[in-house]
Amino acid sequence: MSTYHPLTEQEAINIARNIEQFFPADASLSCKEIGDGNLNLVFHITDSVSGKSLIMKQALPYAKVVGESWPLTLDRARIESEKLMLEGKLAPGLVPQVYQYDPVLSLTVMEDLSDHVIMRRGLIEGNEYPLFAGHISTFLANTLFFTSDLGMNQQEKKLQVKNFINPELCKITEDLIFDDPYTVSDNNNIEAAIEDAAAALRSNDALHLEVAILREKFLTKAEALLHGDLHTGSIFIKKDSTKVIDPEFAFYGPMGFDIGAIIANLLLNYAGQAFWTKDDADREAFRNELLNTIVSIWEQFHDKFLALWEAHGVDRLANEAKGYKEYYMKHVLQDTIGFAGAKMIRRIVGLAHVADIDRIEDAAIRNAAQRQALNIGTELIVRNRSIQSIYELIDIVKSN
Ligand code: SR1
Ligand code: MG
Repeated sequence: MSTYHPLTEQEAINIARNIEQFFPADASLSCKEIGDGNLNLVFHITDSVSGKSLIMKQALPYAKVVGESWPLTLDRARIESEKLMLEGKLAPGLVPQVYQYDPVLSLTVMEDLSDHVIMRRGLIEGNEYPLFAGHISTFLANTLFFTSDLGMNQQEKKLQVKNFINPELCKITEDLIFDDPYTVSDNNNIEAAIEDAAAALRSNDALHLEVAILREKFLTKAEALLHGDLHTGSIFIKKDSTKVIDPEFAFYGPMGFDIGAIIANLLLNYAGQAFWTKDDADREAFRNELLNTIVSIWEQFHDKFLALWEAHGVDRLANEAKGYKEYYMKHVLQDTIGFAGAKMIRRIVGLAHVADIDRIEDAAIRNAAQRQALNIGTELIVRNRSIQSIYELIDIVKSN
């Protein structure tokens, strides 16, 4: 039996050859390591004879983005494969199919989605995805409702909380999102030209209070099984298909953290789109489409979640108490807004940035986009607990 070690491309081919009934006996396999994320190896294996292909994702025992000095549990590969398989049942067609999981090698073998593109790249190139709001709202409503105390056996849910305990990956989020941006930290990555804006984050008492409250929710509110890192780099997309990937940060947390992650990353693209070479009318049309998508995601999520609650709610009092559903949905909205703000700010001053903004070559234009993202993020956080409607988010975006 082999022990854990990072695979070579040849070893990945040998494993692929032995996957039952996938490649034909006369397959001529080739392999390329294509991982461009922060944490893992990703092997793309293709058969030039049948045209069939698959992906193998292997966790490394450290954070690739930093190096071996930042050790990281391999258990995240188990969490990712189990979460992907659960998502496949709860939101069919919206995640890649898992063919096999090897716990020794921390290796997940799954469907190749090379006919899709990473959504962040698609948005940067100016593509529109009119079906996305419908797809992602279904993914969110189904995965969040059916893993919550509203939609599953509440004793079974406690066992799932235990199964998906993910302390090391949560610690990354606690540090990078809910601490570092608001203090002086070696983890931060701040352009000198916006140091004044970063300093303002460190001295804003009202902001710190709200971030502390959001952090507390992240630490304690085991509301539903989250994806945990639902940015546009965790989504493969094409016009008629959306596939959510990479749930290695999965854990039981507040629903708004997943919904807010999607919204934050659409808004980061919005800030980055401000400075295209496109003409003004095209640029504004694209930006308005991003805002319409955000409204549509929230409204469709809201309606789908309530429909699931109506049809499948398991908690008698939660089902029947007058005003409880309205109370619940309002708090999910407010959490969504607050977490969206926190996720925007971390991508400007924190460790890991986003290409939507960093790819802007002109420094003055890039810095203006960074400032806009920080301003929107700050206002979303400071106002989150008083928000009553998704349209208030739109007003905040347009006034910055
Ligand atoms: C050290 S990992 C940096 C970031 O990459 C992942 O995608 C998460 O967003 C994490 O915060
Ligand atoms: Mg990832």
